[in-house]
Amino acid sequence: AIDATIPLKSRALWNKNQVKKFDTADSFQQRFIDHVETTLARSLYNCDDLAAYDATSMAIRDNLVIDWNKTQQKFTTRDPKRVYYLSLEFLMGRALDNALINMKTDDENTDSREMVRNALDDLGFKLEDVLEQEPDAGLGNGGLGRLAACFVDSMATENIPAWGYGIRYQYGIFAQKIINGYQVETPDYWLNFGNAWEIERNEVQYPVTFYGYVERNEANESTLSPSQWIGGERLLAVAYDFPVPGYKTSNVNNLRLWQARPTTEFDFAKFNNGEYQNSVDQQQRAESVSAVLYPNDNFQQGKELRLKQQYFWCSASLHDIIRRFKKSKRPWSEFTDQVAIQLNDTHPTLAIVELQRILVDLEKLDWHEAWNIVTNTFAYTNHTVMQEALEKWPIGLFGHLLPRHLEIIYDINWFFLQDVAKKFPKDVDLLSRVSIIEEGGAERQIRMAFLAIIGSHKVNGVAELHSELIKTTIFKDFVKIFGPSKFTNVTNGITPRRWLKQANPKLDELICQTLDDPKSKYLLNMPILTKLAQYAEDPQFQQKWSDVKKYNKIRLADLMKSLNDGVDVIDREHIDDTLFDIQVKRIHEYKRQQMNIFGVIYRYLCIKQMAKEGKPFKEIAKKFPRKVSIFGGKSAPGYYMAKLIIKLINSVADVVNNDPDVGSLLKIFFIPEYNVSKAEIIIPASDLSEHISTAGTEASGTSNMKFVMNGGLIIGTVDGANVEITREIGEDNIFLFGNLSENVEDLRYNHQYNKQELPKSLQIVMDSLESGVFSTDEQKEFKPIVDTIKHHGDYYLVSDDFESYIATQELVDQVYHNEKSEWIKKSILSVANVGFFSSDRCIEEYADTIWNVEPVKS
Ligand code: T68
Repeated sequence: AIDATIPLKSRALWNKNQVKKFDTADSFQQRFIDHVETTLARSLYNCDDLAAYDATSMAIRDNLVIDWNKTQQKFTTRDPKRVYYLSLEFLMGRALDNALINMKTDDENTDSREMVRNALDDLGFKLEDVLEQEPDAGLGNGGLGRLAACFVDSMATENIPAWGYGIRYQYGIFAQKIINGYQVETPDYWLNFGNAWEIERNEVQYPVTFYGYVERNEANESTLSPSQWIGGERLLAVAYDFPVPGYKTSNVNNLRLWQARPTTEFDFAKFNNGEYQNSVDQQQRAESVSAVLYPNDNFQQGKELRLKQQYFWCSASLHDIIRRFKKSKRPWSEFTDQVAIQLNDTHPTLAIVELQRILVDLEKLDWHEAWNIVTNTFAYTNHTVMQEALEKWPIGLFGHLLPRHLEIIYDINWFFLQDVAKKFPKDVDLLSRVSIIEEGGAERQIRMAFLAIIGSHKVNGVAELHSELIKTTIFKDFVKIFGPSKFTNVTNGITPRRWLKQANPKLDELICQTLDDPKSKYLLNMPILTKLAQYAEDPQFQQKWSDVKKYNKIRLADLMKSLNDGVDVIDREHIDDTLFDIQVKRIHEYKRQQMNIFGVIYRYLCIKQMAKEGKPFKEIAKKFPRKVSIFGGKSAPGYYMAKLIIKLINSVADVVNNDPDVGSLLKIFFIPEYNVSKAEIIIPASDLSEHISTAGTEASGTSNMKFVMNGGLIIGTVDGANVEITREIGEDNIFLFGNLSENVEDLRYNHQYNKQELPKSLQIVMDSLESGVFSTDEQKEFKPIVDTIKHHGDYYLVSDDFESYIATQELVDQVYHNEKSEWIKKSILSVANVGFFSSDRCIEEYADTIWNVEPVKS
């Protein structure tokens, strides 16, 4: 990077010509037209919505960059302790609307969004149409990536000197098409029309090395670092910066994403051998390192390219962090006073090894001194207890790509096991249980979670139940070794700026009106929403509340219609008393979308039975009132069962939606391409949402919080953050069911039911699947789903939870249709008590208990 300060005599000129933020409609319009005519080289004769989007974004970005520069200069001057949030995924969604909400103008009284809306109107554009032009930044899979996005929003809002570090994937999470009921993946080339929100920093580049060998300095054993890594392949990491504006603050933080590029070095040996083409090809391959996001959620694949991505990103980020640290000329002993690094899952665990390597091999620190710095710098967040999701790397693959890092891991392990042996001389199995190296399989493997624990000073889970579970199951031995205080809980949160104000403007309006808070200041202090509780039974307020819900349901109905070739799925006349029952999240057997669709099938079969018995419509409708069952979510491309569940949902929809016996009593809709911007439409429209994972499998869940924040009720298991949601909003306001996590292990060996006698309700569902009610061409199409339950041990306990699920759904129908005012009261009380789940609270906990950093106010 560059250090080229302007000489004193020229500074007055610079200050005189300082760029100014726009803060009126007029000055925005000038910026807008400037960008249309110069940056885009267009004019009033060829400015379409896309150009208007680009020009608006660049005008807003100009404002953000001015504050961003000030923020970074302030941090450089004050040199506070900084936080670095390392995440392989940042599921940001769209930036423009969020920037309009968060951006601060000099005049406290301007609402930037309204100002820009009016300004665009004058220019001949509609804000809503302009916003629709933006592609989602889909650089993540699901909860983990979206959590990182909410965190950077809260860190900026809380004035915490924090940077996010990730990868600028050229292809984000694939786009999902549904063709004949099946998921088909297409590439998400999200940068196709450029990206107004990023700043390419060609001046910030670091070389990153792979392969090669380790040279041992045998002759001089006395040197502190007898080893040196001689790399093979080299490529460059180039920085792209994304400004992250805080809400009602001029603080703008930075999200730095790395892109891989070939070096300008050239392999002359190859050239001379006449292998010019070969040599260029090899360089081209450098770019593949940051090309694509791996599309698995809660599953580890073990591909070499994935490990390359991890090292590429960790190495570049660390060198960047160290360069910044070195600017202050402090001794290494002060590193941990200046730097906190949070590891979002084990994906960045190599950063631990890389820092140790830099300190020992390059900076020549003593091993133990270095290790002390390392362990006090890092903290690790675990997001799952599921075995198939825990990262392990085979020694062979790892040592080939990163030979020196493998040696360092062996050394870390050696020192660690020595300590353990000293402390627990009698526990003979302990060493092999906690060793970073797992033995016994076909090949030895590196257990990244163990390395992350050993290399960190704090380890946290993401909800209370989950944090307890990691202490008693997968990391039990480490609690014994390090003591319980190393393990802690920070319950997840979500940003209310995006998930309330942006997604649900009508609810925001009603809240502002009710709390007499015209500028939505409550978004910085969500616990204040408890003031809404006093209106929970007020009929007038209830009416306003349900008007908001109705508006949002119509908005979703419009979206579904447009995704359904213009055909309405929903009976608009009865939209008020049609229960919108929604499950949107990644498709996974542990999340049990299969149980949801079984419940829908059961309802359908019951309706059919009543119709067959000649029961009048009114009686059927009384037992099974109007409901639309909405699904959405992507399956990992290689996850056969998840894909089959998607197909089943669509096949059931086909049959049920076209059955005249059913009419509008029951509809099923699978929304293709579930992503952040669709979530913003879907979530505010829910009456009920499903969070029905097998107890003990969903670490936290965050969409549960989003639904509650938008006045939706939950049907859920006692799992993840559902536990704290129940505590906060009250058990009368949530529909819980199912077995508890402490019984799951036993039930797996010893189910309540066996394959001969499933619960009757589930049995008739299985029968309908086996007899081909939903599979016209291929009778056996859904056999694998039936078999999982009947013959393969029903690992996720669908049979054990099914009856209580159905019974609870009946209770839901009861309350929704016969006690409407009770329902609305529950909805109001949910929002009133959702304050705890703001990611601002969550970030404050990280700052106080893990990072030891303070906000820097201007
Ligand atoms: C999710 N994890 C948890 N993983 O499943 C969810 N995994 O309970 C929790 O609320 C959320 O994290 C935030 O804490 C994931 O989303 C992944 O996406 C993932 C990606 C790559 C590899 C493994």
